[in-house]
Amino acid sequence: MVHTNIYKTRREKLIKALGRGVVILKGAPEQIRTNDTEYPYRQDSDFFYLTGYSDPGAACIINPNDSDHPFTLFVLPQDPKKEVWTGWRLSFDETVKVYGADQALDIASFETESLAAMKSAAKVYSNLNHDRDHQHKMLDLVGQVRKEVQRSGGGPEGLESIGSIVHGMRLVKDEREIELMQKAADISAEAHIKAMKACQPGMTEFQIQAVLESHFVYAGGSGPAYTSIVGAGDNATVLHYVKNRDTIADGDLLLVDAAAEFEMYASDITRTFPANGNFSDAQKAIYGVVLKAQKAVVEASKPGVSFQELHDLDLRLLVEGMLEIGLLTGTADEVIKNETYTDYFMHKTGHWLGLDVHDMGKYMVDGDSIILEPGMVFTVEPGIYVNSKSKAPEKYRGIGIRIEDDILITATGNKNMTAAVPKEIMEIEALMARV
Ligand SMILES: [Mn+2]
Repeated sequence: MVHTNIYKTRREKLIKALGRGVVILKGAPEQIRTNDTEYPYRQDSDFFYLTGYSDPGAACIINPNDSDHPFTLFVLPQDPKKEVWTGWRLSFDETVKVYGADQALDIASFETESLAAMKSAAKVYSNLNHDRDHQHKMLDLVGQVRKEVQRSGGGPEGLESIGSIVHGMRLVKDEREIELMQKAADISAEAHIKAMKACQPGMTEFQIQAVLESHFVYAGGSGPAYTSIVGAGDNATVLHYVKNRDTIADGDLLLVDAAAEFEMYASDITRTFPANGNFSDAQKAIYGVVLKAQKAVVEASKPGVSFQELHDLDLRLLVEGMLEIGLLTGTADEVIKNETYTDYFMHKTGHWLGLDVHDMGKYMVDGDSIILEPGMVFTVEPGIYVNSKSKAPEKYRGIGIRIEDDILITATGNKNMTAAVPKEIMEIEALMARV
């Protein structure tokens, strides 16, 4: 069932910000995987956010200047011969009803209708992310209209990314979005607990990946929200390790960064745990530093705090901890000033989360870091990565640790959406204990 009211509310909000602009959006194109077979289809996030439409071959026009049809959906027409292969398509009338559109038209008329809509618009907003063909098409059409209406003085002044309006809207999640994101987070949390329980030295990274991803699908998710990272030992120090082909050795730490997508919404969890169920002293030392920073940043996440302040706090605590355990030398101020910490901590503390795992939305506005508001969701994911080639004390080499939770800002503070997965050393060891 499509919750048409939610999408309608979003379009109304969008229209208020449009002025005399028109929104012309294309659904995501299908992508070939090999020869004539495609990757599983996933709708463009902005398009979905405003329409709720998730099938291929669609486009839409949101035009406040057209009082009869402010919202037109363009879809593939019914075609029994093709539908035998890909499934039944709704008729235009059914499309109008299911998606709350003012009219549904054949996708073949998208270009002509776009041209007509542009003529009365001061500006054209479109999705200008990845689909180059669509970008070029929009530029062509805007140019064409401007030529046609030159003498009457009308026509759009230019083409702008819909992101300039919609990405700001997407930053603050509504109730329904939070519900879906919590479901994605719950599925992912269950999968991480399963993976911890299943892990044994001698298993392969891909077998742990299979435990996680099978649960994502089993529990009703659409699959992983991003490519799963399952790295044992030194592989855990490679930030985007996705090969997942090695055997997990006794004494290794296993870093698992994997999470489900549920009804288009992402979650994002990382846990790091010992393959044999017990942390070594060196592993405990680094883990303790990351955990302390992670918990402090989660604790500090509340309305009124800036995203940058969270990163500064994270960095300060990681650096102090690394100095304490002898991973770095000097004073905290020197290390931060000279950026010598980047040998072991080289990414940001977190990112927005939503329809995209690295969700759209600005981090800075006019040179200032964004201030947290209720409804914003982001990850908190400090890490320390000491690869086997590093000059760190021998005992720390080959240890990579990241701990990541999904944080929702509430009116009074925050909710950790992924708190169900253990992260305390004793909790992890207890969960993994063989009885
Ligand atoms: Mn992340």
